[in-house]
Amino acid sequence: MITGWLPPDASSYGRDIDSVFRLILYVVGAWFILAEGLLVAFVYRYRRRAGVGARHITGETARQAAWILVPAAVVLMLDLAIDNAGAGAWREVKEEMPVSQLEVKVTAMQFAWVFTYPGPDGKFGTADDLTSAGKLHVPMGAVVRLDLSSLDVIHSFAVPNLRLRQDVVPGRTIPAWFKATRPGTYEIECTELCGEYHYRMRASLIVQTPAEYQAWAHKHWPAAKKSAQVDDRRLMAAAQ
Ligand SMILES: [Cu+2]
Repeated sequence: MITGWLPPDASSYGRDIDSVFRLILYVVGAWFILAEGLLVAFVYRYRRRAGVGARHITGETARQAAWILVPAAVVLMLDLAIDNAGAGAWREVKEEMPVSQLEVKVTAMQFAWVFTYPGPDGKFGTADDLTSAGKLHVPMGAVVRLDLSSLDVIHSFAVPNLRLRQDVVPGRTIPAWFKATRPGTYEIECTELCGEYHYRMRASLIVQTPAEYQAWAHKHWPAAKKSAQVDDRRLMAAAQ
């Protein structure tokens, strides 16, 4: 049911993130209904009535303390169960980075996202690097590695359709990765309040088929078609 409320999933690990999301929603939702239901029931049952005085309960007996301790223990156990269930997704997204077919440097600044591609030579800091603000083109099916850094304050790189979010911290370069599974244009946003024009810090992720991506790359890097063609085969293979 909740799946319909979320933006369409366009990444290889989106399903795993969604299952953790659903688990948390159902566990927390059930407790919410139980706790609020009990609150309403008790408010009604122990409402003010003529001739019935209030009682002062100190919570010192074991029976009284159990009202606090037992739910606290159950909540803690559920919390640990959620941690355990989500550990695989965490490992997949944040710890085990697969070999990438494309590397892009992402620079956050007030108030824009700037993407730097290594160009056909695959190396950063050379003349064929391509820098673009606001648009990140990637081929579908390829593992894309992002190296995130910030020029000023803390930002957060978020692509809801990929179920990817990573804080971007000045002074550090933080890696992230994704493999897009559906072509389309998706919103990239900053999810860390980073200044007065934070809301303008949007960009687009453009997921293209490998052929479309290559056409785009060739258009922007006409000088080095040859090495880009080697990449074609690698990307095509990765997309299968
Ligand atoms: Cu920001």
